[in-house]
Amino acid sequence: MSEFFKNVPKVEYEGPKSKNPLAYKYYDKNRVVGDKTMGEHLKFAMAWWHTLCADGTDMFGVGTANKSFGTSNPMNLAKAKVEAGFEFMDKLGIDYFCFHDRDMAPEGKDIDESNKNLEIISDLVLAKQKDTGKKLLWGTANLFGNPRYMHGAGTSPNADAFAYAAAQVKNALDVTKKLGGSGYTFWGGREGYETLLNTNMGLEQENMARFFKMAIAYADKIGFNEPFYIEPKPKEPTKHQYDFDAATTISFLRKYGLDDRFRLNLEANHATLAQHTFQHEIRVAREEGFFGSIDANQGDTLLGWDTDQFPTNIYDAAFAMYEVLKAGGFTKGGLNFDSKQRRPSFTLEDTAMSFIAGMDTLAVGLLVADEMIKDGRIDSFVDERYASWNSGIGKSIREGKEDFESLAAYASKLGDVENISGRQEMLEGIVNQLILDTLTK
Ligand code: XUL
Ligand code: CO
Repeated sequence: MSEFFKNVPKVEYEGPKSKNPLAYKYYDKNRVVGDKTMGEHLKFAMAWWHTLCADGTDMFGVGTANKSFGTSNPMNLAKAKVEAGFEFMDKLGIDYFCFHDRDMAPEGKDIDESNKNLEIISDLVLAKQKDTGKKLLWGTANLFGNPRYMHGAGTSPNADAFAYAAAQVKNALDVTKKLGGSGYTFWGGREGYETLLNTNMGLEQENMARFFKMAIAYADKIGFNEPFYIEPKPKEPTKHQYDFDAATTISFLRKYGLDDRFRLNLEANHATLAQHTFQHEIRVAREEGFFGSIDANQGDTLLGWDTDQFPTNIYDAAFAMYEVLKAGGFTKGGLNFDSKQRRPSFTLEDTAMSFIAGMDTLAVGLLVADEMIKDGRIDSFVDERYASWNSGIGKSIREGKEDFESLAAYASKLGDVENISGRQEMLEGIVNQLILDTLTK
């Protein structure tokens, strides 16, 4: 069996003093944080598409990285990627992966041949899983790459495209179940519009809901009882995507009665494209009971598109992990690295170094988030800030005992309202202190 990541040894935890680029400095899988190990908190997953397929191709140039794994025949390449993927997960100590149907096996001349290709490759994946214990976090179908989906899939004006997409998802669900996946993700790549001049928005959204209902019905039929995820993204490739952000998506799910079975898979770079922080998106999901899984990455504040960079921002990681801990941690979901190395970082060692940087960043994020909660100053500040709702008139409003007239009578006796400071800068200083404490401990 050939070794593909030849210059990547088994990556171990060496601690914060290590200068070895191929060692973890903060991610110590067995270290206990709170009630779980780091490995249990941070259920890292390898995205098949970026790790094994993305070669740096961009709008202005061809690939820079060699992801041919020694062959050009599409089926042989798919087989080589199975070997390469499991070698990579083993070397990095990553327990989960995620895949699209079309990045795991090549598209055939028709749907039957495509399904056959995926069956052959997923058999190999299953055998590898049995040998290694690696698990499928979630599966998905690529309903955006092929020209047949130029107008969308579930929201296409062309009912044949809807039917073809249904056939694809049906098969992707079968394969996800076969590989023991703990979820299934829908990312609405082209489920949106370029111009309202040619768009029946109402029908498109109804059809999207019909599509999801059929997916639930089929999952029930085959006994796939895992959560479905929607991955919000506001734009790119289309100008406007219906799953714009967490709040929009939750409202859609509730409107169509899909809220029992669906949770959200939130992606950092999609949050920033929607002009939200990633923390905001996770907060919305957890407040509404829709938190499910995460696509870990980060964007570039100066670029307006989905750069899918590996997460290296410690603040963002701390705030994201704070929300994850407050949501009770991951159950079925995890942290899928929907991230790719930059085009000039073109070697296979860079792939490993990128994961190491991302995993260390999220490990630091977890440690800081745990400190933020244990330290208690932020939580008690928030409690104190809302204290007026626990007694007196606030309590009475919450208990439904007041109305506009009684409140008007109360206000007329008040004189004026006395406020207390929001203390934002003090709180930001506390976070800095906790980050520095964590890093120097
Ligand atoms: C695209 C994106 C996808 C989904 C799965 O922006 O994030 O890779 O995660 O289709
Ligand atoms: Co994603």
